[in-house]
Amino acid sequence: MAMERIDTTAALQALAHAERCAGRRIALVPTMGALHAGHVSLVKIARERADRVWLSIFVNPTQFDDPRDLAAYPRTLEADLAICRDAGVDAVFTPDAAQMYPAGAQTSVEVDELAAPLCGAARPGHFRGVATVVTKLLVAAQPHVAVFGEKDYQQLAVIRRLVRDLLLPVEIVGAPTVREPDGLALSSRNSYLDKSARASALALVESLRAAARAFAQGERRGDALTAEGASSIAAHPEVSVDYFAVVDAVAMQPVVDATPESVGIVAARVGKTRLIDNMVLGQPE
Ligand code: PAJ
Repeated sequence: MAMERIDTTAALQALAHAERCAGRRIALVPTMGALHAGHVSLVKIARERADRVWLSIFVNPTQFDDPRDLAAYPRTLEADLAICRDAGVDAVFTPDAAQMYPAGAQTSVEVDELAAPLCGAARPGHFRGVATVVTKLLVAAQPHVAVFGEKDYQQLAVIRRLVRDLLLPVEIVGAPTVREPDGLALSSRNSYLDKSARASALALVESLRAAARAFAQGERRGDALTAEGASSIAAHPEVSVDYFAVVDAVAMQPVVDATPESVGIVAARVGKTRLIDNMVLGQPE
């Protein structure tokens, strides 16, 4: 069956209705395009859980706190469509901004405490943009299940929360982070890195490994684990740290006493490129 390309919310909702009436389960994988093996891994997980796999590609303007970042974001639609075809995606949703934000739109979704620290503090308005567009995508596609990466750990926590709080009838599935052989987490933003920045970017995963190693050696104090990670990344003066923290997996608040479920989480700039990564302390990589 040929892959469908849909670019209006009305057409997507009509298709969702038809699939549901036929008794088929729909899985949605929301993305901003510039697809890589991390996105493809979400498609595979979606495939195991549904009869139809839909992937959305929308570079959502409201989640960019910096207009230059939005303008520079990689847009590789033809390559993305080929990747989707190869991965067995049934339909790709490619709306424009007017579809997702009808003229004069003034409604948004805001998650409070969970969206406040870490990336919420570093990027004002970012999670309001994410929460709003994900809610709209879920309403438009009406999936039974939606798959998101643990790579964006706080984003996943925010999405789980809004789905519960707004009573949305969808199951949220988290997927493990896909990494390069040397540990660098795959990211659409890695395409900005030249050779030397690519080498510097390893400082993020190394800081997480340092905290996980200290945890494995018996350290449980949150501040000591945080100091391990922070000093590891501080050894790279070319990397400018936004935050390094050890937080609990649900509330995203710093932990006093770490458990195997606690998460090391880091954001840093390598040159102009902002990268994020995280690691569950009890399950390094
Ligand atoms: P984007 O950055 O394109 O990521 C789309 C999905 O792919 C997210 O769920 C993200 O966590 C996941 N992902 C990214 N890198 C990954 C990796 N290395 N391994 C596994 N999964 C990975 O996240 C967004 O887009 C947007 O904020 C979005 C949710 C689509 C809302 O606009």
